[in-house]
Amino acid sequence: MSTLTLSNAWLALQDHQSVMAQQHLHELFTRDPKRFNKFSLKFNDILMDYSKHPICPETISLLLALARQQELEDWIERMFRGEKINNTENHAALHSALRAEHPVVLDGVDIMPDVRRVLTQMEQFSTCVRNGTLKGYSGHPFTDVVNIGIGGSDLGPVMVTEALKPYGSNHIIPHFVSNIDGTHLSTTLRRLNPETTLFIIASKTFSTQETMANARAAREWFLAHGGSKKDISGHFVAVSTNREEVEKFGINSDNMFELWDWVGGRYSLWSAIGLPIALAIGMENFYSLLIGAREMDQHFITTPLEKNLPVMLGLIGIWQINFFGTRSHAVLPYDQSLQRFPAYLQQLEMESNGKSIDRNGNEVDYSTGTVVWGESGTNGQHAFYQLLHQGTQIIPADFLVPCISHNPIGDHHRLLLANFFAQTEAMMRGKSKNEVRAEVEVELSTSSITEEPFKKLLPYKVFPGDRPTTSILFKQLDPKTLGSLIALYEHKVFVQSVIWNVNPFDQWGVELGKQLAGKISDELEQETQITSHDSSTNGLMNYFKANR
Ligand code: G6Q
Repeated sequence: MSTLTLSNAWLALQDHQSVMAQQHLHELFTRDPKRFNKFSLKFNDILMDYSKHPICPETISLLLALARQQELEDWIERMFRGEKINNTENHAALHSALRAEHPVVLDGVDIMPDVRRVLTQMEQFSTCVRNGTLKGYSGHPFTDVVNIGIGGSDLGPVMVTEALKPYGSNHIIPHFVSNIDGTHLSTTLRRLNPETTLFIIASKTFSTQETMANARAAREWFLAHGGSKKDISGHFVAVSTNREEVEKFGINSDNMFELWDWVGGRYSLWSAIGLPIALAIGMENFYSLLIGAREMDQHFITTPLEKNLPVMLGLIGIWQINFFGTRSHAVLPYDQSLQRFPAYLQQLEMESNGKSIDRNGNEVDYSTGTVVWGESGTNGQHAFYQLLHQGTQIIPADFLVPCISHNPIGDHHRLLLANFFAQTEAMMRGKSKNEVRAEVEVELSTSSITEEPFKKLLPYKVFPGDRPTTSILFKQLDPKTLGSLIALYEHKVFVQSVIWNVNPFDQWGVELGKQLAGKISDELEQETQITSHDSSTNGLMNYFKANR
């Protein structure tokens, strides 16, 4: 057994779970009309309600005791002051410096002048592209920006540009190519004119297989469609730490936006990796995004644990995963603009905390990261909510909801919000047998139909309820609020990593597949039969060879 699962705080929570598990959420609400006030928090325009979870004041005290036992406050300080808490890669995790205002010292040097230098470079570049002073090789202003990157060099910018479309200009259209599947690049380029297309090659290492293959193919397309070699430098820019490889590719240093090894890929949208965001929505809006995140950083550092949004969001997750045994977590934005938010969070949460070896090198004997998935409302309602309401698994869900829509047509937003309120209420309350029966009796008394068919359907119409949800409402999805929301989840992930004693900033689990793919790619070049793998892999590869 690990020290964590043997600790007093853990054991006390286990005992307490057996008490809380006996009580239906609806009962908790009936007994205490003040639950909402007790279990909701506000930060600027954001309201977080976690009262629809099986908690009481004692649960919160016990979860806070666990957080203190795991020295959460100390870890928060260590992260912000630039300690090398990414211990397996010997790096600091200083994404907060990308949105900071004050000096941040790393290895005795203030890194903020570098951060500001790159922000200024982004500002000058994006302003010139957006106002048309920087032009393509034929003298026309740029109309399209293609970001070529994958994982952390893709998901954040994709999500943010989609979320902040109302702030975008309609003369610069962002496109994203990530997959090594040629379809992604081909279908994107098919619609574009090389004379007015700008490419960003976004790769921290500038060696990622997918990105480099797509970057080379994009360069060939550019040359084959009218661009000349000397025009490459005006149409291709890079975001990277690897100056040498960037120059080898044909991009000159002036067109490189620097990154640093203290920024993790999935935490990098605040850096020059955010260049497509700045190009799409302008630097003023990009700065607002940073301000929103900075304000959440300040809140995270200075607010007592029990009033701290990322801390409470993280601890509620721990309560569900480790004590109620949930295995999956739904993210349900009732905002079409946030449709890519679940995919973004999937990487943030699953790559950060999908770990089974703790910081001391020991295998854990408790659950860590959970499966994160989701879809924007109300589409999800007509697809998978059946399982959320009446399935055999309990799946906690986060609802993210704006009070004001950017597209207020008809009564759409009222209907959307009505659905959100209804879903979280239904998941909490459910509908008992007696309630179904009472409804049936009313129907029977006002019609001539017989009772028999109703009786048969009765069990299907019962909803167990007691399904936990967290609701995060905000005034409107503007750049600042989005910045705060993203930072909220970044810090929630950190809180959970501290409780689980895992390093959320490495990702060794993505290496094995990459390593094997390298060898297999060579084998696929040959026409010979494959016999060097297990029978399944051999069989699959040989089928492919016979049918390609
Ligand atoms: C994120 C990961 C990973 C990374 C990609 C792209 O935290 O490190 O998703 O962002 O593998 O890496 P490059 O930016 O180096 O191409």
